[in-house]
Amino acid sequence: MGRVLKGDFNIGKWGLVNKTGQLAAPCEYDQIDNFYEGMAEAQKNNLWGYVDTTGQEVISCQYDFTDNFYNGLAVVSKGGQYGLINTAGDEVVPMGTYQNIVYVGTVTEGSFYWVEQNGKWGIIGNIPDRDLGDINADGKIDTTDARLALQHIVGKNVLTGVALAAADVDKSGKVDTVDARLILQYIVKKIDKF
Ligand SMILES: [Ca+2]
Ligand SMILES: [Ca+2]
Repeated sequence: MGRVLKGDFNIGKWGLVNKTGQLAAPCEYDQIDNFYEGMAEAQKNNLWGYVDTTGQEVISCQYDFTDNFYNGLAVVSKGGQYGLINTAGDEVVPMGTYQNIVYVGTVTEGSFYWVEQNGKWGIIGNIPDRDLGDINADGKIDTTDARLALQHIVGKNVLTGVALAAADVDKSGKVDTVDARLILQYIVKKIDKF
């Protein structure tokens, strides 16, 4: 997936083209950022949302501020309020819980964030607990998870922390094609647990 700028550079609009050069997302965005975990921030009419690698605007442009997805979660802000959303756009940490959220990074067990509440700062992390196979923590195991596992295996969108742990469905200590195959078998209901 590549990004294209159409028209005059200063007033140009961004879209996405796939490998064969076909337009996957229309050139209607002011900006499109790089892909993280299969999602790219996209800005339209000064508001930010996300497009996926097929070019679909999966989370509509509604936020004043967005950040990259890490371990299936992203910091977003609207009207001066901050929240954390998953790749389905659900507010895992509802808007308004904190006055600010800053992604700190990943340690071995998961993602951590600095948060501000009533003028005081604290740290939250390891949210949400995710089930084996549910790599993006959206509550279901589907082709998105299989794709994330495969992208990790080929070295694209490398998983870390709890997402990595969720991808290691056979608990072998590494995420490889065995895990990807098991996730696919789960999706097609050949197996019903890992
Ligand atoms: Ca999932
Ligand atoms: Ca494994």
